[in-house]
Amino acid sequence: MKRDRSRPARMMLALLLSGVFLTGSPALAHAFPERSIPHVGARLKVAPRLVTIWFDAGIEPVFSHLIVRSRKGRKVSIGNGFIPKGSHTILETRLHPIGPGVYFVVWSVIAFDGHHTEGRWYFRVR
Ligand SMILES: [Cu+2]
Repeated sequence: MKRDRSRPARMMLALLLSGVFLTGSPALAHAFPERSIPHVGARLKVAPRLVTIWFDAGIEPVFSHLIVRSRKGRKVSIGNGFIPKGSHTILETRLHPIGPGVYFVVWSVIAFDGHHTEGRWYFRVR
């Protein structure tokens, strides 16, 4: 695997922005987000119809959730998120059509090692 020098800094920023909480003892195989579309804090001209998060470790389908809410708490995502067939590290959700505003992406996953991580971040539609 190629080493990217800026990766630790980016990961730390992502963790701070996502408000990741850990339960249990620290272990290397916890699943953390590596990137997402939209990205954390994105300002978008066009409303997305899909939110995708890539994790750095395998996640359990039954216990992994991804929900998007408006600032007022209205759920704008369809279902509770899904892991695309053939993937173990991608969590996705489709969105209802949304207008301008701030939207919160709330995720919670159980990694293959049984450890739980969760976080929350936002994007903005202009
Ligand atoms: Cu772990």
